[in-house]
Amino acid sequence: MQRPKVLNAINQSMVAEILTALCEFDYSEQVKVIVLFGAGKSFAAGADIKEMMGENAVSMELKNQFADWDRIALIKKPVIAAVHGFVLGGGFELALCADMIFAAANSKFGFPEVKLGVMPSAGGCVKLTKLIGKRKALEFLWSGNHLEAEEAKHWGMVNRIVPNELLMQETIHFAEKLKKQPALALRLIKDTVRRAENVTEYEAMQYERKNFSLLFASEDQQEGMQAFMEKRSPHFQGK
Ligand code: CO8
Repeated sequence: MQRPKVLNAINQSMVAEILTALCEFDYSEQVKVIVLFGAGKSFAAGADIKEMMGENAVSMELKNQFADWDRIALIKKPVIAAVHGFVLGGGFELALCADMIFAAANSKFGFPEVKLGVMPSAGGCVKLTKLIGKRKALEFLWSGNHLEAEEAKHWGMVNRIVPNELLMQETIHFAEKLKKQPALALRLIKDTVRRAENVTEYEAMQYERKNFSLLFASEDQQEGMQAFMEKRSPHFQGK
């Protein structure tokens, strides 16, 4: 994101641009892993309040802006959010759309919408409740307080905390490791984990088995097992 003067406040055209870029990366054979990052001092301080002030219930309904957010959730490649500084409101929701969150030690997380007389709307209440439970979610959402990176890690909101100056380096280092993994397996693991969040355990397990079987149609499965037998490193092609 590239609006550092307003701490990458997210306006509607930005959401559309982010979605276009994500879809392009998702289809590109050159791209294996996607990293979301905010230029300047912060990841993103939420939706653009100036823009939102001009909205009313009807205009919001007609714009159907959350359809873009639904589409973001369908990206199949691994997405990592590398966050720093303020990660607030819609910015936090965008980070929560990612599969993993790497946070600089100076990150501050929060849903300050309540202080504006509104509430999160791109999945914040729902995802937070699933993540940390009803009581803690309400405390956090009602207060609108910021959480320091350590506390966010304690509550399972982020994967790891890294020194500020190493944020990109550490994230890219991890992404490089993912790049070497078999892409189809990564994809179907993501697909299964996402499914497991939203359906019954039984249904999720049936789905898991189907995806497992499906991987036996891939060249990477043959290569992975062959390499094991030959006691060498596998060379995965993503096919
Ligand atoms: N929207 C618009 N402008 C912003 C935003 C924002 N969310 N956040 C910061 N800015 C602007 C400021 O207005 C300021 O601009 P200017 O220099 O022209 O006055 C500039 O960025 C720098 O900000 P500050 O001077 O305020 O910097 P501080 O370091 O003093 O404070 C804070 C940083 C604490 C982050 C403060 O800026 C702040 O509280 N920002 C608002 C945070 C907030 O309320 N976020 C939630 C917004 S609502 C939301 O996200 C709903 C999500 C809906 C779904 C998503 C749809 C896209």
